Amino acid sequence: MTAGAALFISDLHLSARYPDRNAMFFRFLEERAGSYGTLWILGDFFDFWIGPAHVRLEEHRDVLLRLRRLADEGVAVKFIWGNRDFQVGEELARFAAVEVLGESAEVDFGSRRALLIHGDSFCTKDTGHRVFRAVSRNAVVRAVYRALPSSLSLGIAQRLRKRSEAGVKKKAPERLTFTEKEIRKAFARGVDTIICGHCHEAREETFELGEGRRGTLWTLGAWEEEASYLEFSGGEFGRRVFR
Ligand SMILES: [Mn+2]
Repeated sequence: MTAGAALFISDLHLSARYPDRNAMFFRFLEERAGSYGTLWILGDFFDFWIGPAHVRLEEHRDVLLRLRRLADEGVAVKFIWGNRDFQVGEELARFAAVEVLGESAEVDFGSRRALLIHGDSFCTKDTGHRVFRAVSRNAVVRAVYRALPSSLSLGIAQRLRKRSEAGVKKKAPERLTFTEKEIRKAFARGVDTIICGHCHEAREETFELGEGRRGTLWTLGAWEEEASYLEFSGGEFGRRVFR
């Protein structure tokens, strides 16, 4: 798959709790996204997503309608799971014309081959999350959870979020620190660029991969203090802030 100009965002944590962030995102779509071929959403876009039933709740209805409108305008919207919205499935394709790609994707951007991934799998020091990840991504557990009535899955999701928020306060550094070994393993898949979120900090890091090969890791910021994003245009990646 060869892509043209593209935008990358992650960790917006959209929720009924932060109406300002929704407004910012809608303005971003109107003023920025229209001239790009693809909008890549690299996870934790929703603060949480309970599964197919979430499209029937009021909470994200406006967001889904706006995403569909963007698709109608000719911008492809592609979605990689985060640790909070890995229950996103085909319902997003049906209601919002979003292509859901699951855990990760490898895509060519100009001369670069990029791995697009949320990034929580790089935090192997967070043992609690590793266990949760292994259990919750299990296909059987996933299918059972997705089949629950929405009142039940909503309750479970809210409890998990509370626990996760308490966890963040207690152990922020380990939770968001990437293990270098995991990053190098990802480069070894044959990519020279990794784009991910999860760490909530926008930065660019270079890795010497041996035999003259160099890899670039772009991490995306969360939309907490500012609406940061990455863009690919004119053959180059660059960090940007939307105001
Ligand atoms: Mn995350």
